Amino acid sequence: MIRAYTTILAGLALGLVLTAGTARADSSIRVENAWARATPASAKTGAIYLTITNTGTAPDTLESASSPAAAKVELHEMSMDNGVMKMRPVPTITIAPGQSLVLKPNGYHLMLIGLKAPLKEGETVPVTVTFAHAGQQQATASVAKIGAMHAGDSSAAAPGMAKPGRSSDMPGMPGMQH
Ligand SMILES: [Cu+2]
Repeated sequence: MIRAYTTILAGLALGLVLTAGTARADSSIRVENAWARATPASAKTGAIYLTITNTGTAPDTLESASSPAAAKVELHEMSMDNGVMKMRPVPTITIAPGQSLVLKPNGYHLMLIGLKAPLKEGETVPVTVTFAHAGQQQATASVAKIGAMHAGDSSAAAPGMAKPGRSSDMPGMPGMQH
């Protein structure tokens, strides 16, 4: 009886150690500057952008993402295909040690599929990104205006203000919002 008790306690202790191990965020991956674009009322898809920095000495790989705001989240990349900008799912995104990868419009993005509600400017969207080594990392994306090219781009911008990023809008991508 005492022996069984000891085994249970040992099991509990082991469980605690394992839980602590997975909960401790690996400090070699930093996820920052998460943001999203507001979506039109009827939109079923959206995009989240963020910056991933690998401060460690080994590569790490972004394997998946999820958000309560959408049924699923895919890793997407935009690239030129025969002069036309297209997006496609990618299985993983690897970040080399010492590198920062910026997910941004016309590049990599987290594609929200099956939006539960439109993303409204000024709101925030929680997102979880999962890495091969660093495990799960949480981020909160702030929602910028529809078509924003960078974080904090709001429709309340002063009149006559320059619109940064406008020149980087790609031609030949009607209907593409990511
Ligand atoms: Cu996409």
